[in-house]
Amino acid sequence: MELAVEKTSIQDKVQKALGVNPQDAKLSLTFLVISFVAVFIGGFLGLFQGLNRAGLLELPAWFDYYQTLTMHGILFVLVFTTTFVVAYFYAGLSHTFGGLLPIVRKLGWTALFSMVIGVVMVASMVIAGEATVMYTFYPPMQASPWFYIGLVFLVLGIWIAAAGVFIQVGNWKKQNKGQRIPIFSYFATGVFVMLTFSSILVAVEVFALIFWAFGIKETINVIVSRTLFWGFGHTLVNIWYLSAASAWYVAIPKIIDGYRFSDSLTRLVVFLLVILNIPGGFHHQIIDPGITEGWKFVHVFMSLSIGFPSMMTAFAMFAVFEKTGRKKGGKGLLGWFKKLPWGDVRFLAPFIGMVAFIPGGAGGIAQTNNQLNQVVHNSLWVVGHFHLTVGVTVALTFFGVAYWLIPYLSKRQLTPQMNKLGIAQTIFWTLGMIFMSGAMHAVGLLGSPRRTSYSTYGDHATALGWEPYLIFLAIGGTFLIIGVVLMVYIAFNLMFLAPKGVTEFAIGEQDPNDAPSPMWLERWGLCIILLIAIVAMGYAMPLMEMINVPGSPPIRTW
Ligand code: HEM
Ligand SMILES: [Cu+2]
Repeated sequence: MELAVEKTSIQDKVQKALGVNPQDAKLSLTFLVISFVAVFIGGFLGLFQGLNRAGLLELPAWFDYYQTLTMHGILFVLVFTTTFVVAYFYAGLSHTFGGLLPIVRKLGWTALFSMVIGVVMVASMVIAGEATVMYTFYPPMQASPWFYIGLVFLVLGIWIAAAGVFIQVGNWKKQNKGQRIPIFSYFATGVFVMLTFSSILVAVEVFALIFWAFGIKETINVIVSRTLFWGFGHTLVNIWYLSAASAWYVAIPKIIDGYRFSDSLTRLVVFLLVILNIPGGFHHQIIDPGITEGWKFVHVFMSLSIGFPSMMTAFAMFAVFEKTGRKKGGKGLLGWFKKLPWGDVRFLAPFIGMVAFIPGGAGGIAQTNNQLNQVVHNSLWVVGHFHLTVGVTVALTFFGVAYWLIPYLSKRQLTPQMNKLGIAQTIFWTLGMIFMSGAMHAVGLLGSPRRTSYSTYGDHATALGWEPYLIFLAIGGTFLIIGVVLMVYIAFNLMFLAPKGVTEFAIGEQDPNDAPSPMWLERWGLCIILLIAIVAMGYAMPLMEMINVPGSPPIRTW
């Protein structure tokens, strides 16, 4: 035990002296460039939509509200998050293992090219007006087959990137038999196992859609498609969550100068999330016909079971904050709270992200309730909900990571001025989301639909009652766009302009008093068997029930 600690600290020192492997840095930085370009374009599209909803901006016929919405969803939920996650985990694996294996680096670049081809195909079809189907591309709305083929390239990119992660971690395991894999790579493995298995479901859906879009198949099974989509979509949400949680458990203790929380609990949270996650998709389909109540209940139960590791996370994080604050001299019941580094954007941004998860998670639990879901379904409430969860919790955590990840990769430094600008960024983003998401929640309860361009419905009194809220929505969007511009400026400053220097990859140390984690948590084979068993339990029977439902011919709504 003693020896192991010493060995890693020598390895750490060597790595710090050498810094990041320049080839690995280039790969991760290229992913990050794509990620922040997506934030920039996606952010402006978001603003235009918000202004449209408030009746302040009419969008042109050649790129109307629905194209804008499709693009905004795709850029934020598919491009920004996925490229960020790959950049972050590849950089962390390179750091943890003293450089990526050459084959893994090659796979990383191949994944990047595949994703770029995919995004270009998808975006061109949306711009051409051949794929105004929203980021969920629900049939029977039918896009050009090239849109779906673009999606195949995106999924292929994900699988290639995942293969790289498995090879890198597997190689280490082979050389270090019987040892626990380092904590960062534990998260990476969990995230990419989830990505691999969930994207199989969406790949099956997309293949069926391609045959249908080419006219080889006349009809499509709508309910099966939606079910496969949400088997993926619901898991994607938790992939973002697990990626964000990896920064909370692993990086934040380093930034606030404390120790990581219990290694056993951390690994257990990852293990549980990976196993329990996938069969929760029906909570996005509570209103869908063709799924029996019992199965909806099973999925709602499964998705609530994810709440359990989330509560463990909340407990763990505040335990770390309190311990660290007290170590720094915080006295009394809450004195430790003041000792936290509030002026450090690398802490402040993810902290606000965590706090936003309290109302975000509570709203999510409300939505899983059948009766309450009827009230908010397809209303702007739902949009308010996921701008809190992914738009604040995940986005602010990723931004918080970017403040040290980018300078680590570019061998530069976060200057005090840039830190200040980062704090301003965080405040604009937070205020903007409070206004926008708050207004969306409220106006959704009053019945304002999501995914619907501006209309007063013939000056109907109910619709006129929405207007003041929609103005608040637009004000929030305006604050947010300032946040977008600041963030993109900071990201590119840290890539190309900030002063040269050494920035560490933030990995917190294990508390010396922490007991070693149980070895069964290292058994990824077992984890995957349990995952498959639970997925089969959640999906096999309901899919059998749905498979004979008559299909639908295509419909073009635009
Ligand atoms: C500049 C910041 C942002 C603004 C102003 C903004 C604004 C909006 C607005 C007004 C809508 C349309 C709601 C409707 O009419 O149905 C929307 C939808 C959406 N936004 Fe954002 N948003 C922002 C950031 C984000 C972020 C960071 C994410 C995720 C990471 C995100 C994900 C989505 C998604 C998935 C949709 C739904 C698309 C659909 O229904 O197909 N947005 N956003
Ligand atoms: Cu979900």
